[in-house]
Amino acid sequence: MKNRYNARTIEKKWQDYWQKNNVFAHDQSIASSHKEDKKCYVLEMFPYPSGKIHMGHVRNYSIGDAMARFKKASGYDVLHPMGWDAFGMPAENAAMEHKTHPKGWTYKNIENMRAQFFKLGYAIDWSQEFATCAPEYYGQEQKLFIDFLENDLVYRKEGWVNWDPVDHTVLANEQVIDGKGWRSGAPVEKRKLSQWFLRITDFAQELLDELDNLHGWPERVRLMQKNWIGESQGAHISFPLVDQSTSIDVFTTRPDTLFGASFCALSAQHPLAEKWSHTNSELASFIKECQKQGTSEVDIEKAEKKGFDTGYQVVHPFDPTITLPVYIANFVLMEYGTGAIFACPAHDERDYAFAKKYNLPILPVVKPTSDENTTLPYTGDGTIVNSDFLNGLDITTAKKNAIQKLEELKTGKKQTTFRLRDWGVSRQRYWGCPIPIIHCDVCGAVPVPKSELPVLLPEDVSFDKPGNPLERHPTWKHTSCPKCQKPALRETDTFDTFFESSWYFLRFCSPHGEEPIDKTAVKKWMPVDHYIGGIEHAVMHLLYARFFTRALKKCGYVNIEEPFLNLMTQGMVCHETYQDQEGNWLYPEDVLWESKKPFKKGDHSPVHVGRVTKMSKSKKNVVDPEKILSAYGADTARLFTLSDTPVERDLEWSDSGIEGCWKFIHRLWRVVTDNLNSLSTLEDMKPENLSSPAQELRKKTHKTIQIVQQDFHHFRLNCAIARIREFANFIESYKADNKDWALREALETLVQLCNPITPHLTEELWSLLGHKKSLALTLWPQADPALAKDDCMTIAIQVKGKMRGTIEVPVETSQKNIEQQALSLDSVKRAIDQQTIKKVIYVPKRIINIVI
Ligand code: ANZ
Ligand code: ZN
Repeated sequence: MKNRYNARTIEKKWQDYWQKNNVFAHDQSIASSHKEDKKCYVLEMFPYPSGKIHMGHVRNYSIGDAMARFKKASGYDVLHPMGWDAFGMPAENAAMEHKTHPKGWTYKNIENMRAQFFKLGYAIDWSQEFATCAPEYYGQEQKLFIDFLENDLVYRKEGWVNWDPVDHTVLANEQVIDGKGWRSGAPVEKRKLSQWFLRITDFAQELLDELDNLHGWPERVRLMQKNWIGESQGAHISFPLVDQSTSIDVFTTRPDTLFGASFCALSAQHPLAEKWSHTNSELASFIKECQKQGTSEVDIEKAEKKGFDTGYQVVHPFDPTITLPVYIANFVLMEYGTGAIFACPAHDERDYAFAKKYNLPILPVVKPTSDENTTLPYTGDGTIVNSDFLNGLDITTAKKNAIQKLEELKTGKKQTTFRLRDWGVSRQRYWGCPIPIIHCDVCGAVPVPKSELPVLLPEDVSFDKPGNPLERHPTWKHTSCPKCQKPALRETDTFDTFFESSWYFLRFCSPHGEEPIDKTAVKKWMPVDHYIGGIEHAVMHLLYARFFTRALKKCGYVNIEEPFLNLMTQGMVCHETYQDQEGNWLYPEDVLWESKKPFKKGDHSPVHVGRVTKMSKSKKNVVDPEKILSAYGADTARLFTLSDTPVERDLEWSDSGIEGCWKFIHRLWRVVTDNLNSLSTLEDMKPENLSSPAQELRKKTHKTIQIVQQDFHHFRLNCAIARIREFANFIESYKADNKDWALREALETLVQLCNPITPHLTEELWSLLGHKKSLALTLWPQADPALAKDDCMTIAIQVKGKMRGTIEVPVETSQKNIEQQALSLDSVKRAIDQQTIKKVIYVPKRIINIVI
């Protein structure tokens, strides 16, 4: 057993070497012909320091690392940084549960996870690392907020907010999922609060339009963002209230149906509803009831339609003789459009259900194009009827004409509305970036002068009660007004933690810079060339980051709009689930397999094997990376998470898979070390004459370089690994000569091509092959086009679509020649028998099909 690969010692050796020699500092360009513009910024979405890494992290960072190493080896100056998205609720929850401090908890987790990442051998320049909870980071963020204020990108507004009664904080609309808090899962309530809002809606149109140009993004993500921004074209219409000086403004996408209007409806949070409730206790209690209902569109869709007749009437914009009743209705959202609608029950599902329930008129104004569909509500295409000057028009023209008339009458205008809301960023939490504002009775909300930043989080806080510890702190909030010096109160809210992740990729360009963002550094590195992360960030994080880049452009920090050139959304790591007789979940290591049957360790009771789902602690179907690292080493873990499955698909964890990768690592070790004595030396020149097997080996080598290069380039890491395995097989079946030059070339290539995936093993082999310079600092081999060229092709021969054999021919062979060769095959002759050939179809370089 002398020639065994010892992952434990060798991996440690190279990790220390890389670290000590600063191998991954980004200004260490390795190509002598290095060009200024050959930069590559590879970034994985930075982790939340939850305590320890999980397999999802291993996959995510192994994908990015393979790309970063590949690009570095291809002569690029690579920026591949790492940091920590370190603010957030879990730290506060831990503080409440375990009587620790969020800061201590967070930094301990960071230490732990950094050590784990280190053991995975990632090509990271650790001197560039930062945590967003450090004053050096959040202090810079406070500066940005003040820039936002100066550039009219932020405002303060009292409004209805989503309130999480468990986390005791406000949630953005994006953080309310099916009416529940995204973290706590508690049903969200409505509250009125003053909050800071970022003007993301100013950029709604641009954020939408530019999606079409994000060619490096998955279609799915672009579509999700498009739906999220939710553009609707229509009209804004004013309905004057009878005997009142005000009117009700509505947004509609169907001004063509105005003559079918039978009532107007306001949201329960509409200012008029609130105003009227002061003098109407029945209305007040109806509003209260509505506030308990979920806020998401799904909840509203599901909830029974309920309304309250206010007794008020509005005048129809086209015909002053028509008046419509005004209802408060639970299906009208305050957050969308104007918070009020006109309803046309004949052509809208919700309006129809409502009209049926409250016995309101249902007047059809669209005649269906075909007679088949006459049931109401009818939402399809057709011709306008019962509608005065719109009669006989198609819907599109009617919309246009109705808007024109509204504009003439000055009662309405064309309008585009977006579902996207301005982003409320105030949170009533401790473990976040303090909002740098001082509230003065005289001067109002005054920004903390930049020279006095950062506003530091106080550390002496208690978590014994729910709510915001900053609010309860005895002294922290008491300060003086920067303008008039009178006593004033500090803002005790902190930013939504999505604030930090909206600009960290810019900070990575100059992590220790004095200004939040260094323009020169950003100009060199941005945009991120490859951004890698989970699909769960398709909407919020990625949209906020796109918005921030635009906002920061307005502030003069950057001159790009789009931060991420290419986006890779990797699939999840999944595992079978196991349950015992009582239905308790079991960890994979608690399951014993005997003759392919699963039993529970301990009492040996049968185990039920369930679906393959995303690894999650709640179902216990997790494999701890730490265990894999100590049993097999980092290279095996990395290889496994990249093998077999395309990076964007879900990966199923299997013990046999990891075993297979471990074996392959050992095979690579042997194929190089067993041959060390048969190789030419590093200095030997290529011999004049190579044997024909040596020439074949060279061809295989160069073809592999070419294909693997393409695979890496397109993130087809599983394909690259398959080719590398095939290449290794080929080398194994090759008979080495004395002082074999071609074999040295092949083995060196093999080692180099594996390097982005299994970097420790390959560094060791590289040095055993006699190299003094680290492989991480060595350029990739170049494919010789003459050798990489395919000189033969394999043509499949079919008779009536059925495979009858194959032929190998030189690539330049003509179709006629191929046909002749095909027809002379015995198997083909037999299949044709005596029948006449109707035609021959040739798919160039692949198939010839003889039709009889
Ligand atoms: C009259 C009408 C007639 C409508 C008709 C539809 C069909 P999208 O496409 O999602 O933009 N609406 C407007 N604001 C609303 C709010 N705050 N809460 C609930 N519903 C609201 O939908 C726009 C349509 O949704 C608008 O067009 C309005 O109803 C309703 F035959 O106006 B419509
Ligand atoms: Zn003042």
